[in-house]
Amino acid sequence: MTKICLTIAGVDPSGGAGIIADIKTFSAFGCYAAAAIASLTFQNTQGVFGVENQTAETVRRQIEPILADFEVDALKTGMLPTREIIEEVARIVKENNLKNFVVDPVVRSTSGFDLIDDEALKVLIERLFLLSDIITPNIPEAGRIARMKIETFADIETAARKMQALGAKNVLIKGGHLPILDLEKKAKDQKPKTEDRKAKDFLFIGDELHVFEADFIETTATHGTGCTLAAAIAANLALGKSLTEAVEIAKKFVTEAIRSAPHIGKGNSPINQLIARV
Ligand code: PXL
Repeated sequence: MTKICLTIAGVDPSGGAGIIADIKTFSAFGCYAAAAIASLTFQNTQGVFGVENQTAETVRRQIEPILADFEVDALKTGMLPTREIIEEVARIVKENNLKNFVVDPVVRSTSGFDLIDDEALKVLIERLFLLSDIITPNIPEAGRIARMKIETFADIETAARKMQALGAKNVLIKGGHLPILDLEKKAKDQKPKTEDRKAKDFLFIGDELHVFEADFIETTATHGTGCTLAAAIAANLALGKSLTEAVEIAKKFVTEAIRSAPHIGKGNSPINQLIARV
């Protein structure tokens, strides 16, 4: 049976991030994609120039007919810009007992535009973390959620434990923003050669830690990597993979999508979700 994945996120009309990245990713894994729009953004590869947010009501009115018709096998949330939308999404997840729920706590675009305010982020933490199967912050997001500076592996662990204390059972901290190779050694002053660098992601499942490593690709083609990773995890959970398997597959997928990025646009190029089958 075809697996159905639903994303509730923002639209990036230039196609690099948000719902369009999610749809391509779900499709690349052979899942059927459904999508509800939480915000219409105005952007290209160079920046985000504005947003037009949906209301709690229009988000619910998009989702209800989908849930009335389909068995949704996995849910991914991305940019949820307002407190009202987040509260409505939490109610919908609870009312429908939705499973395989991946929360990508989107805070800021690659180009530095704030996609959610502090009040909404607080509500996202309070309402969605408890319902999630996994949250997928990058380092800046983890720092903002845990209210700390993250520079070392010890900081990553502290931030993850804080996020678990805030209700998230399983936390994947994406290390791609970290400028150093070996966090444990804090080898900050010996910047490693690019070919020796690894992009490390850290998955905390209860007390367990799993570290995932991939080649670090020195590139500006990173637009949509976060959305793509979270959507790939959701697709693989829908397909029945375990959380660790889903993260491992998703990470390889993103690495290949970066490697085969089309290098279009004047800013951060989108990545390529459709050639990169792994
Ligand atoms: O990468 C975060 C992100 C998520 N969702 C939407 C976005 C962005 C970044 O630009 O536009 C819609």
